[in-house]
Amino acid sequence: MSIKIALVGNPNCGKTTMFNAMTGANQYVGNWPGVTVEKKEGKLRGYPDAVVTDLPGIYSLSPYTLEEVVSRNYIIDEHPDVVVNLVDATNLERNLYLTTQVMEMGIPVVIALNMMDVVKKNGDKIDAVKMSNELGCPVVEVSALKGTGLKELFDKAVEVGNAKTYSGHQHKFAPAVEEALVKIEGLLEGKVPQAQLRWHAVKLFERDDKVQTKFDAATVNSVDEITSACETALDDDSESIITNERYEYITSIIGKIYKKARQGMSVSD
Ligand code: BGO
Repeated sequence: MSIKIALVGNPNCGKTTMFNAMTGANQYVGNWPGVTVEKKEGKLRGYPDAVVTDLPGIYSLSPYTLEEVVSRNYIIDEHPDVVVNLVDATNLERNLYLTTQVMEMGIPVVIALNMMDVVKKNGDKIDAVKMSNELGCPVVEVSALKGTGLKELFDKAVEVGNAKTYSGHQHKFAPAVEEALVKIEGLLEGKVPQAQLRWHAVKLFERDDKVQTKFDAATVNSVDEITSACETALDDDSESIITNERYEYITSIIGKIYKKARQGMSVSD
């Protein structure tokens, strides 16, 4: 049975290098339907039944850029069997901002921690096992440039893609936000696939106008009332609430998994 793998990551995280390593000469280039954004696909090396789709490099899954909309629509509408999220390990904070969003989409995720050659050269340390436990998905250390960790990544992506099990997102927002999201999820029950409830609830809470068009006016109005009450309680707008909470969560994860090499020594050392 064939499996669909989506490759997702920030601009400049090494995605082109990784896509080439994954597919070799076995690539087809086209455009995403209706837009002039390049679409690349190819068969995964060693796995002729696995097709890798390279999604545009993005920082977020907001409705504000064509690349972000193309990427999120592909994941929500085409539901690949697994998302390989390529993360630049030298720039964890910015890269994990996208990861926290992808984790909510109801698709199994495998994180490929790229540029590990640079991290190691700098003497820094990332605890990939702890990172995997914190995020609730496999984390594979790789260097797309040097070709290390690739076999393990491909095997893991195929294993997770074949398993077709989604263990659910891990991250919980602050209690007031969770309360609002659970209420919104309740309103969406039966209107979107169960695994996608969370993502749609967060997007509607953020007043994402493209996602709002998928629902009837009564639902959008009810969501708006729930969102407004939460905004009043937390004295901030809903989009900022979500963004700030994501960064707090990311900071807490990085604090647990990342050890920077000591920079210089003091006289007392
Ligand atoms: C240049 N390790 C290291 N050290 N570098 C990597 C790795 C890795 O694991 N993976 C990718 N790179 P893209 P996007 C470059 O092009 O694949 C490097 O945007 C240079 N070019 O080689 O293009 C990769 O598709 C001159 O670097 O990323 C590339 O996501 C000097 O990261 C860059 C230095 O990779 C971006 C680097 C003329």
